[in-house]
Amino acid sequence: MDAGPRPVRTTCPYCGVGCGVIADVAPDGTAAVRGDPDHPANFGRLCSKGSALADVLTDEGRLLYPEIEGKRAGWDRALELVARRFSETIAAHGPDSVAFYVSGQMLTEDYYVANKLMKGFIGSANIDTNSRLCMASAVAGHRRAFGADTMPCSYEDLEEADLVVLVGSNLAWCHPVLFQRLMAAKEKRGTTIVVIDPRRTATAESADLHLALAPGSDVALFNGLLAHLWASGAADLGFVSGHTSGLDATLRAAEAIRFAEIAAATGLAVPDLVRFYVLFAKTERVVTAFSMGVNQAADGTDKVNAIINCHLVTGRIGKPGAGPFSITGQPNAMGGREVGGLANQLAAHMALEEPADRDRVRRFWRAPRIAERAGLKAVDLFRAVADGRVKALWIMATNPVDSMPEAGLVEAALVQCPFVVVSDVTRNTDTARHADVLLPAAAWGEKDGTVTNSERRISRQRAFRLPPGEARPDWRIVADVARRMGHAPGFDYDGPAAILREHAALSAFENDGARDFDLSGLAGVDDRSYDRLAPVRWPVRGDDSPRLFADGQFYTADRRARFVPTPASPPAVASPEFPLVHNTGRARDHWHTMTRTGLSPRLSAHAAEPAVEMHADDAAPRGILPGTLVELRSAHGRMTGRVTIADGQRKGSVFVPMHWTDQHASSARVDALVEARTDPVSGQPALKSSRIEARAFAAAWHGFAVLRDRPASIPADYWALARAAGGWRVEMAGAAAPPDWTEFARALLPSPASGLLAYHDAASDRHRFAAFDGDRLAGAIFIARAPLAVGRAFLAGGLTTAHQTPAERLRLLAGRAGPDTPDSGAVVCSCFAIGVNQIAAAVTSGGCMSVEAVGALLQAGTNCGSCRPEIRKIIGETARREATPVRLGVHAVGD
Ligand SMILES: Nc1nc2c(c(=O)[nH]1)N[C@H]1C(S)=C(S)[C@@H](COP(=O)(O)OP(=O)(O)OC[C@H]3O[C@@H](n4cnc5c(=O)[nH]c(N)nc54)[C@H](O)[C@@H]3O)O[C@H]1N2
Ligand SMILES: Nc1nc2c(c(=O)[nH]1)N[C@H]1C(S)=C(S)[C@@H](COP(=O)(O)OP(=O)(O)OC[C@H]3O[C@@H](n4cnc5c(=O)[nH]c(N)nc54)[C@H](O)[C@@H]3O)O[C@H]1N2
Ligand code: SF4
Ligand SMILES: [Mo]
Repeated sequence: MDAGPRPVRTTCPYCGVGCGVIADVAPDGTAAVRGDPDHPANFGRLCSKGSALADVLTDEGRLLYPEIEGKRAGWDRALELVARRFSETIAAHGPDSVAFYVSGQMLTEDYYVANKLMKGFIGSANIDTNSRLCMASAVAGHRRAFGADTMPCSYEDLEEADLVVLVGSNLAWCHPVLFQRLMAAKEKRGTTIVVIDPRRTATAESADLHLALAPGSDVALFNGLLAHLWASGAADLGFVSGHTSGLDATLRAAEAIRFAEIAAATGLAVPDLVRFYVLFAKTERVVTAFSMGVNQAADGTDKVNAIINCHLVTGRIGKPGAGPFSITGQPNAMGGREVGGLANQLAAHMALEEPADRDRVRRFWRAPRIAERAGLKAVDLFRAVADGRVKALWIMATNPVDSMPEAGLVEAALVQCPFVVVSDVTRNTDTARHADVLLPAAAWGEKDGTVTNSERRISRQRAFRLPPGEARPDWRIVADVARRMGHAPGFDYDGPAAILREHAALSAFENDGARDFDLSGLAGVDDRSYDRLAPVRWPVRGDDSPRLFADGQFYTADRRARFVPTPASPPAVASPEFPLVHNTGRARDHWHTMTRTGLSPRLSAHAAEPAVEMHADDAAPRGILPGTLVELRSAHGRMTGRVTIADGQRKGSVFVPMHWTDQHASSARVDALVEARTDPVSGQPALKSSRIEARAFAAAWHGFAVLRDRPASIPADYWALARAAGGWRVEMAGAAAPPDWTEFARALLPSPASGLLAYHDAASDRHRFAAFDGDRLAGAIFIARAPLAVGRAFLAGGLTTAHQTPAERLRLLAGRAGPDTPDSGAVVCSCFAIGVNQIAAAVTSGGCMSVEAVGALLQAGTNCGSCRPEIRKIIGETARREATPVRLGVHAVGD
């Protein structure tokens, strides 16, 4: 028998690129992970997060058993209780008194069952999803323009375009493999890339033109473009007259703002504006890809339509290398839209507001009832929980106490809600702590199902390890509750294949071509072919999988696309109390609330602390120095993080990643500050434009520690914890020094067998402690008045090496490697753990002046490639610094 690894093909559970992954499962059950060379999304490539997937295949931190009020319970009791409390609440207060809040990280099969239970059997549409925070404006924009939520592009279109416009998308960090495909295409065909983002991101660093527009001025920019396209004769008059309606009114709205006003509104230099408009006008093959900088805005839907208008007027849609491309964030954001997981959608792209659609779905489901009107959208849903209208809430695969705006109110709503159920894979999350019932879900690698990526490609996720404890797949948990609520016939599935068959059959049911979403070709898949299902793009109609909109036919009643007038909203008025714009988003190596990436030492090394990126001109007048701590405050809440002075940060804006929670930091929940202002059409909250003020955190002391064991609590006003190999690294600071540093150290360090090594310098108030267990480091703590300049990578490495001699232990207490081995600095390349200082040294002493040369010397950037834009930036900055004695830029990654 061959005892070698068993390869299992599956799909990455992180971003919407939907890369194919092969898990090589060893006979002992452990798995290694590599890119699937045959998957059409990635052809073998993986980014830093995908490459580190094996790190998160751990039972650490998992929710293993159902719990009721914090105590372990059997599945039967837990499911019985959930079914009974939901049924009783519905009986007493009606179907709208209960709600589900679900997620684009559920598999299509999980999602389908949850939506069916709520809309068809409970009879309410009170099911909304975290996609409301993510894709809702794109959905609304598509429906206004096309009559359906149709995203017409594919990844090949990005490769076949001559101009790619990236609007509000940090593709290099958020969809890294797609970004690499784009960069490879640029090498080949010389694609011009324009990035429209207030920040100079890693993506913008690689662009031909970066338009650092004023936050929120996208509609003005694209209205101006529409007017220019019309005036310059770039319009496709045949397409406009044959396949669209509404151009006149839309043009009038667009032309209402003059060129000089556009320059003023966007803050862009006139030559840059002209260059963009002319480029767009003259290039036939244009893809405009957009993401959260567009969707997460109070005028997000208008932004989407302003972009689509420019593609409609030029007829650049439904053709190779052309179209508006909404890039989805979550692995199954698209699948969630297909099953109708949003509170204002029905299943299979049918419309909740259409009586015929409602009747059709009800008949197909043989449902006792069907939701008659749209349910509560996320922000309103939590408001209804807060004011008692919703009395029983089931949260699945999302962490709203961290990711919803006005997160403090969301948390308060959960505290007072009579019945909260949370299905999660992680035991300790900021949301789980408020659950009455916790249900352990099977995680990635433990369950079977499908996901749909940004280009509408359906791929299988396959199980290759057993769920730990008593965890079960989400679809099964929901179906079990549905059966106990008296709906056995509708939820009698024997596995995910049966659910997909039903989903596919519903998409085909009475579908005479009037509906875009059509999986009729999958309605007959048997269990075997489901197991083998190869990635496929929808529509799947047997042999015929046409390019959508190629025939100029849309899904409106008259089959014409609609131009939508998008009057530019007036610029936000600066408030004297909160003068700064709070831009929020993502870091390269973390995923959302870090429940999984936070388990990986190498992913945690890229950004080990909540960072606050500011422009020097905003920091200096506030007395905020580089590398110190800063407190941010809005009308809704506060947070504290480490400041990075970044020259790519727009003056007047502060950027904060969304990842840190109460599990990893003292006070860094970014959404505690974000206001719950929503787009009136889509209900999507404006998560990137709250108003805040910043001030220096007055720290009397700063500390850094590496610890083998996670401390139960950290006695510091500020702290941030990150995983390191063999333990944890901790940043700390306090407003006042504790009375006794040795006591402080003892509280953090495990009690070591061999006592505590200590060093005190009373004059400069520096204190250092190290504890060893034999030759193993149990922990080391460094305290100083100023932010610490110790070698963090060296110290973290100390947790996994032996320290046999007294000299070796003392060197550790010195906080630095010897002069012969300089500290590598903050990790840039997480695959090979190469730090910023090593790359800079490769430039200064190694003469490496290209990403390739750095790769040849250090390997950095040669595996997943996610760090290549940063390496390019470090080369540029180091070379400039070498050329002039003045320090020109401070690198964005703090160490
Ligand atoms: N590493 C990593 N990758 C991820 C995720 C993750 O957590 N980590 N999450 C996934 C998910 S769910 C999503 S939705 C995607 C998000 O992917 P992206 O949308 O690319 O990421 P964000 O960082 O949220 O925001 C994108 C950019 O919008 C810009 N922006 C802010 N305001 C404006 C504005 O008014 N106009 C314009 N034009 N731009 C603006 C911000 O400066 C930011 O650089 O990423 C996915 N991929
Ligand atoms: N300020 C600000 N806020 C934002 C954003 C922003 O850009 N700025 N972005 C928004 C966007 S686009 C998004 S998508 C959201 C994301 O925000 P969330 O959805 O809240 O973030 P995640 O950390 O992905 O939460 C997923 C949860 O599901 C659990 N989980 C993982 N796999 C499974 C599974 O198979 N089953 C079950 N039941 N649970 C599972 C994880 O442990 C985790 O607790 O945040 C939004 N919030
Ligand atoms: S780009 Fe990275 S995170 Fe996204 S699916 Fe591919 S490997 Fe996963
Ligand atoms: Mo998202």
